[in-house]
Amino acid sequence: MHDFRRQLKQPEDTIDPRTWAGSVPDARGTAPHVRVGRDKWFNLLWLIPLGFVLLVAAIAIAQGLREIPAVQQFMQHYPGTILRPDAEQTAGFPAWVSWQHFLNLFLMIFIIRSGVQILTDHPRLYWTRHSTPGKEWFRFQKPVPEDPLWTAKQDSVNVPSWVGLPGLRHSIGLARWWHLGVDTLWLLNGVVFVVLLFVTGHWVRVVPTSWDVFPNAISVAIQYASLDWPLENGWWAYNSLQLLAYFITIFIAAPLALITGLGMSPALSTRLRWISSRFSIQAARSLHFLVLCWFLLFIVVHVTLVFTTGALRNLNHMYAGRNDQTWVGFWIFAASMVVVIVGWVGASPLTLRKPRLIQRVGYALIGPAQRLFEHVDAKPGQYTEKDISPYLWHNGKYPETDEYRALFENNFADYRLQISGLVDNPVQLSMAEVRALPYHEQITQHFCIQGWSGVAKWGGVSMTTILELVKPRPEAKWVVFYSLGDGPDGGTYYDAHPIEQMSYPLTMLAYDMNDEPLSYGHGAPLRLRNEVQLGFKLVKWIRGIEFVADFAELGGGYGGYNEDHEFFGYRQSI
Ligand SMILES: Nc1nc2c(c(=O)[nH]1)N[C@H]1C(S)=C(S)[C@@H](COP(=O)(O)O)O[C@H]1N2
Ligand SMILES: [Mo]
Repeated sequence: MHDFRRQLKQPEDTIDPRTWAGSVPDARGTAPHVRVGRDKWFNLLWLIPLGFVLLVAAIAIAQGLREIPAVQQFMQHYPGTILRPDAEQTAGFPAWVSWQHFLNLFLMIFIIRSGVQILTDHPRLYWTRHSTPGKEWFRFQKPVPEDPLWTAKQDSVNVPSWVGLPGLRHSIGLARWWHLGVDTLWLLNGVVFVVLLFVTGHWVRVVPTSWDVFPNAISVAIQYASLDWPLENGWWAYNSLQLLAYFITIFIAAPLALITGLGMSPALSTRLRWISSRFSIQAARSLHFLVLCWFLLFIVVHVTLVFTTGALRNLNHMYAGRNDQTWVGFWIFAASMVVVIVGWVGASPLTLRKPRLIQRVGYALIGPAQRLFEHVDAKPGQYTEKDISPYLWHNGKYPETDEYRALFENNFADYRLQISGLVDNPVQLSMAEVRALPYHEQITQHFCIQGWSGVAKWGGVSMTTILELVKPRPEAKWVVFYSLGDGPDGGTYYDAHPIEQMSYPLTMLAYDMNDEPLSYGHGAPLRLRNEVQLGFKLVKWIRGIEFVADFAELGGGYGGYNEDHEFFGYRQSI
């Protein structure tokens, strides 16, 4: 019997950027481009001069408008701010608003930076689940090269470490702990905020209660654009444009960030296929990015206006709960900015020095949700022939050993699938024997952690057939799949799955893909499909399967190759 465990490589607990992820060299993306028509690409950097021209034009137009008597009348009728008769009762800023405003801002730094890092791991956005090269609507990477074995990992880029978190190429595992972990805190803060808004009656300050908000907002827009700015009385009420911006941010953008985020989960998309077939993971990813754009726009405009419309008074409102021109609010703000800067500067170095800590804390925060969504019913996740993607990205490190080459060249005649561990009937099966088992077929969607997706038809053996054959003992809790190929840092690629998921109807060993024998690139002779998990857990080029009680003894003990070496999580339903 082959001892799989001996060929696993012990991982490191710190990160050396030079040897990270199989020593991938750093790579920068291109300027962001948006596709117009079939294959023309517009460089978004042109928006900078274009925006400047539009701004100057808007100022001229607004100033012209204000000369017109009808417009003057309109603006007199709609001065910009709707002062409610009961405004006195909800005037001012209670301490909880100040605290939640600060927490929100502080947490968003990490969410945005790690989100950008995640985006760089697949620097392309699509509207359909097929992720076909050339069909993306947005990219900051060159066109996909002709190389038929080009991988998504080769396609990844990076951003500087003060922008991205942690700022290493293909550091998505760690970026996701930051992103999803801090998300849970941000959502908690948001829920408390919304509850308090409604309990205290302060909601009327950020929710429009009259249609007059729209003409007033137009009036405010003209006032801003004409550089003759509206009177500020934010202590009692926001102007209508501000009101709309806050309303959209709190009640539309924030929930949309959550919904579109969950829209990228393999487990939820599989379970809720009636939604995800219309609103695909790529639509979710694209919208998630547009929500980011909204937040960035909001932050820039908000901060600019805070500082240009009576900075001291504005800072006193939010940071000191007072409505005067003293410096108190400014100093509290300055102190809070020290915390922000320390957090900003420290986050990436901390992550490189203590990646296991980030992995552990991240899992403590998001793990309960990961675990919850693993138990979903995978059955609805099937597609039809017409949904099959014309192109399925390749990923991972290809097996390059002489052993593999010999097996491949001999059409796997000498291949044996070894199934061992805590089973009553360990077996070694030739491919002929595997093919003689009852045939199982499914058309399902693949979700790579990097963000691309695609649908393929998989043919092979259901894992339930394998379970019936080998008879796992009751102590067996995890099923470990070992590859013929190594991972990028050396040592066998492997991954552990909860045994419960092996009897899901869409868990199988595939030897056919789209009615043809599995290709070299996609995992010949055998690969795993488990449709409630992300792609990296679906081991290709399978050599053997071991049933174990616990994976702590295997390799680094984190449940798989990427878990050991790239700090991924072993539960990946989101
Ligand atoms: N042995 C092995 N299996 C692997 C990988 C790998 O590097 N080695 N990469 C994984 C990743 S990250 C993904 S997304 C899928 C990609 O499968 P595909 O190339 O068939 O699309 O394979 C997974 N299985
Ligand atoms: Mo992946």
